[in-house]
Amino acid sequence: MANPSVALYLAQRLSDLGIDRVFGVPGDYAFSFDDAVEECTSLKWVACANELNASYAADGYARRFGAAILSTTYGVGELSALNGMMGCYTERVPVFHVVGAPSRRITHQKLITHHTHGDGVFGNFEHLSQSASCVSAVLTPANAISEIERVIHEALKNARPAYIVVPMDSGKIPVIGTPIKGAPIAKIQRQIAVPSEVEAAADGIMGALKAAKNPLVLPSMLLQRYGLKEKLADFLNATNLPFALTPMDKGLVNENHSGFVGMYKGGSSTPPSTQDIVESADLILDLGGVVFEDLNTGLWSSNLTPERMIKVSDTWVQVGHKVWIDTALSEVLDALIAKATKFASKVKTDQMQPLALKGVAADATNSENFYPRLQRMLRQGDVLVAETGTCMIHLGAMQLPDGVGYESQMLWGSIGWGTPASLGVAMANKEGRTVLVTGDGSHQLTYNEIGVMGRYNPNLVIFVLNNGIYGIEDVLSEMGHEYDDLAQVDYHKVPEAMGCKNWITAKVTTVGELEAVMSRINQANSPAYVEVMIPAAESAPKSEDIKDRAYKLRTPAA
Ligand SMILES: Cc1ncc(C[n+]2csc(CCOP(=O)(O)OP(=O)(O)O)c2C)c(N)n1
Ligand SMILES: [Mg+2]
Repeated sequence: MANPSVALYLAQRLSDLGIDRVFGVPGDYAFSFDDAVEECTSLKWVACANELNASYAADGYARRFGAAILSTTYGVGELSALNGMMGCYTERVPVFHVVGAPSRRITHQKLITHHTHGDGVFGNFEHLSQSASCVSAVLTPANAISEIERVIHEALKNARPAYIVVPMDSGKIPVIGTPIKGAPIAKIQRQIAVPSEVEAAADGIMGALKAAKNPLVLPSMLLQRYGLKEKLADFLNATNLPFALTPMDKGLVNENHSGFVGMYKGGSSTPPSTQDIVESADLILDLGGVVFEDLNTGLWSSNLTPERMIKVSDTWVQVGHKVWIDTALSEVLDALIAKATKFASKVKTDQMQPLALKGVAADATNSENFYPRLQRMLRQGDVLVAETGTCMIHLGAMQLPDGVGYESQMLWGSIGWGTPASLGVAMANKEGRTVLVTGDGSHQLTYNEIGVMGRYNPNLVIFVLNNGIYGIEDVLSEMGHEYDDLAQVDYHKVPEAMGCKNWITAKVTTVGELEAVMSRINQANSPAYVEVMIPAAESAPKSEDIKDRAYKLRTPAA
């Protein structure tokens, strides 16, 4: 049998991982890969509204499945995806970004073509896309087999995007050599560790934990990126150690777990006692690398001195002044589980509670009465997608029912991410619904993806919080700036206008209407889109002190 073309081989080799969708926008230079996806029976094309949306959708899919494929065309396409790919790089999401490029006969002769500056130069964009990836390759028939192995290995090892260029001519020529049939992602050992380092590191960690009076664990989202959620649960159960989560790491562990002390966010922790419990621990095991970013720490109000922390990163472990290198998260967890002993937990927690159910049927909808009802609507298998903005603050502090996943893009924080990301999450989440909560301003950036959702009908419930403003911005600047006012959109009419058939759509202004539509959604099996009116007046400006804590503009006193 003849070898497959470079483009078809790439499609097949990536689909061996178990990926079943390709998010993208076609383009002439990308036809060889676009055609290959059509030919590859295990992959389905998802025709996104634009490349930025496609990159966000691939991001969402990869967060749940473990990896994703994005396909764009040279220059104009790949550059439109760049913000999304930078987000994937930052948030450790392995997306294979395949870019179709002009043929090597064109680049060799430096012909002037479309999607270039007209200068016969073809290297103008490659370095930009490369900077949003941990590995890159330009495929030829001769190098495709080995380069694709290298790219897959590196992207999964680093949990970061890969940039793969397929010149149009290469794409159509059969690969040279013996094609490889790859394993599904769950079977792949992503990192290779040095066993003696892992063993010594695990002994070092267990020794320090046993010597501590009241140790505590802070697990990080990187564990999920490497598919280690179950191993983390095994470790927590085997040791009985108490643990907290930062908002960035939400969704990693069941929040009704007896060892869970709460959401740790410095002075803005939930419940507030979590701050003291975490900060009074004499030893903290940071599993994966918690990100002490401004928004994740209540504006750097956390107080965890480095001497009290054991750091387990993806490639090294540090306990005090001892560092072990060439370790791997999966192997370190295995070794810790093997050496685990039960600790007698000494912390007393005021466990997180469901939000109080405020408001009666006739009341106007607002944040106080929306979130408790959302919380009660969620069920096992659902994944909650939180957009950047005011809703992320509410959702990050809200206790999740057991078995509910959570995704947000807190570190990169590009508004508009949530809507397409929820499409990708929904396509990878075969266990339940995907529930998006987005502000209206964020939604305006990418809501053309609703038409794409209508075409594929994923298991998706969307709440658009309409306060008419970039609310969280108003809180940080001053109220009433014209630049924070949004175009007035009848959001609940968008699905119908964009061709979504048999969706539940509603605009709710009262608690009674909200409850009615939520119960319809819970009984139905169709996608839903609900516009929830929220008073703009909720977005009260922050004090000057808080703003200075966030932005540090004042000259500090000597
Ligand atoms: C791509 C991008 N542009 C601008 C910003 C700055 N920004 C952060 S939050 C926000 C407003 C969000 O408004 P909305 O989605 O309506 O949420 P609200 O706070 O009003 O509920 C803006 C403009 C950003 N984070 N990302
Ligand atoms: Mg808003």
